[in-house]
Amino acid sequence: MSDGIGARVKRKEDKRFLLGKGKYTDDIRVENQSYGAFVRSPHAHARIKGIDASAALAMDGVIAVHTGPELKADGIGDIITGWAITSKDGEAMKIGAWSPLATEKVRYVGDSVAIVVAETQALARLAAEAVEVDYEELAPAVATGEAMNPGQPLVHDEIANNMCFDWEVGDEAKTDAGLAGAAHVTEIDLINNRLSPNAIEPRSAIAVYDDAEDHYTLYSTSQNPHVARLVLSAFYNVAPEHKLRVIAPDVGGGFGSKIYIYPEEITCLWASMKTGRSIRWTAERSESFMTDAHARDHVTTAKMGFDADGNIVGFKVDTIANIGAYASLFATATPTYLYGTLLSGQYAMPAIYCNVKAVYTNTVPVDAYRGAGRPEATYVVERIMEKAAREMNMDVAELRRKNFIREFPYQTEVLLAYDAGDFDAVLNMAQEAADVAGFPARQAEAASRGKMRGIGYSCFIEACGLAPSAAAGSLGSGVGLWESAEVRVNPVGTIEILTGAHSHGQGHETTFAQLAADRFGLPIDNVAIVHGDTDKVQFGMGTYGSRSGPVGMSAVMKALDKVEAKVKKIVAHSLEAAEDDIVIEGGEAKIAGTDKKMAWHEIGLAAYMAHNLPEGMEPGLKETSFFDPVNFSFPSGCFICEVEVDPETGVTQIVQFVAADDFGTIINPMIVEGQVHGGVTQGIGQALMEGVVYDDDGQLLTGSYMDYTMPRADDVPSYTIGHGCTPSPNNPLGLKGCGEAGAIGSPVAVINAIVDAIGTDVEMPATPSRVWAAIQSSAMPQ
Ligand code: MCN
Repeated sequence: MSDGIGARVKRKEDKRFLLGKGKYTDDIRVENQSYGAFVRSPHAHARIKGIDASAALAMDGVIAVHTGPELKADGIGDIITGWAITSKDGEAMKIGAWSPLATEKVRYVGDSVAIVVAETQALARLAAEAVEVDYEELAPAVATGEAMNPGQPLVHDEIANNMCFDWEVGDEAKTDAGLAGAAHVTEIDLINNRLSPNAIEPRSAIAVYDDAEDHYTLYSTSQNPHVARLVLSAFYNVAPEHKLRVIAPDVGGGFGSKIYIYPEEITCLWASMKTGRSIRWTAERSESFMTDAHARDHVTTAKMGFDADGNIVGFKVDTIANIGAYASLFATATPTYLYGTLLSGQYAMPAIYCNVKAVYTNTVPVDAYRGAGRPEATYVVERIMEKAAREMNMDVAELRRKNFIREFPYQTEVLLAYDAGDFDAVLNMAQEAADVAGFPARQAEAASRGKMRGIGYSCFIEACGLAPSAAAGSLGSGVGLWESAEVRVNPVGTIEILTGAHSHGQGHETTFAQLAADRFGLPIDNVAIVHGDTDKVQFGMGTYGSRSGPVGMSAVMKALDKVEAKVKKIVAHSLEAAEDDIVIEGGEAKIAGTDKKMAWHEIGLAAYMAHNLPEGMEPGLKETSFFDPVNFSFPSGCFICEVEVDPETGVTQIVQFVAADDFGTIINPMIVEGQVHGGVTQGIGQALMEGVVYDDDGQLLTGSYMDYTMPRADDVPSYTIGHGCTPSPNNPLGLKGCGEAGAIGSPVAVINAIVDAIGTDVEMPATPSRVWAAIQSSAMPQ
């Protein structure tokens, strides 16, 4: 079937996007509308001594100003984190209270203090400027590596050393013994730079309170509307779950930053009830830089030991992870279970130990962003592998190959058990595509032009399909992240698939439709996908952790199984045949080997015309399923990047980038390649130009695109993409997620290539000035 699994079907949803007819939150008009604006802290750390809203309230058209103490008095709860982490001494993690509107202290520049509600957006913003907040400034804790030092200001007065937790995974004694007996030990110090997520559509919310019904509706740029409703109801006491509808319409990118319930949604809903007005809020870009959860921000030291043959004998990693001012939803899981558990990479390592100290600082919360923990793990493993190879005079690819895992399932030393992979095949594919054999000639030619040419690898593995209930439970979360689906065949034979996954750029309206098209031999235009509305879709867990494919689509497959079984019964009954003789293909069901058949619309009609159904069968053709995988699925890949560095200017040009991945079964290669392109581009951004900078006072210096550089088309080459395939045994499609791989594997491939070119280490972002300085300092006589 041309629209089925494996077909390069063009994205159905793109017509409305390309015509500018997407319907985003800020496009939606509601009755009784007003506008919200937030009074935000200009200080990184300060005590709130008083708030005077009289000047704002006196402005014509200002409806209300509401503050933190009022919100608390109404019983609105503090914002929670979703993953409980236990420190290595057995102590529970330390959580600093996060009120949606600050009450006693502000803890980062942009922390929200009050909401102003007014008749127009301009007036709301003007009035927010007129609210006088009396602050007593306090010294801030800002630098990741220093936040826990004695004498540092305390972000939360009651949390000593700003330490949220001190977590470990692996076996320290065994690892130390491995390192002590090693023939060679490589050491490295690394910084994983802090990033800002930068979805094209800024965060936005419209809160509508209907006092006649005592009912709330929230339109929101959410990646997971059901989870938002659950949390808003169960933890924040905004509204009972059955009186709250959350709609996430078209969402213009999230990359993780729209998983969380931020202060703005909670406050707008509550203020809508207080004022009796619908409240609309959309972030300005400068607000996004200040308040969208940031990402990465690790300071790491690592040691890897090898025997005389180059086999890894021990790997020890110490990381300080900045989680910002408050522990956001995935903030505690990201630097632990999504990081430390991936440190075996693609390699058989007999001993691993990782210690992570998570620290609070007076900066915006740090949470998941495309890859979430796995790019950081890959960065450590793959930088130290290349450094070790150079120190031991080994080929960087051969050292990797020597240590590859080749038997699956493979139980790592850090909790995870990998499902399937063929790392040799993917490395070979990448090397061939990158013409590695021809590299020395290209390098010599570049040198003749005064350019330094280098090649860098990244062989990575990730855990995706967040998160099997069994794993989530044992890894510290009370919530299993299964997914649901409902498949409805209408009486005319068209199909609707209701999914708890949410598409905010990943093309679900196409790929999910391909599943039904494949199963029944229908065109995908006969299949509609319904998602993103808690009133329409049964409960769902949303989209993050590249889970919609392995988990969400598997739920659809289960529901399709049930529909297919019922269809066979109906057709067998109608055609007076045995169920086992019924075959479904090409949009019809027939008795095998005969020309007796029913067209798909006849089957739909038969299901609803109860007079001709098998005895005892309920009418209708609609099935619901829930899928909870037994394990994560583990996409892997090999990226090879080739760069040319201009030693005069330090400018790096990426001249070739090969991405060979193993995503198991692929539903739509074009969409998968688009996902890889996007992820690799974000990774190149991290490697070469992106980086959030706070000064010593906790002021955000990179608060606009003048200072925070995003990659543009002319910064990236035309990518070469390859697909290996070892199907995952953990879901019915054999599929592994592809949404994050590009961002996970690419930063380190770029940096390894630059290090190869210039012969010395350089940190991310490898800006021209950093690269130039690195070249200069390595050229200086020692
Ligand atoms: N797919 C496929 N074959 C596979 C795997 C996936 O055809 N073997 C298809 C899926 O059907 C889906 C797409 O590829 O249409 C991505 O699937 P998957 O890897 O399961 O990822 P999710 O749909 O769960 O999306 C989440 C993932 C994450 S975690 C981030 S972050 C991210 C990403 O996807 N954010 C994105 N890609 C993004 N793309 C856009 N445009 N915008 C974002 O915010």
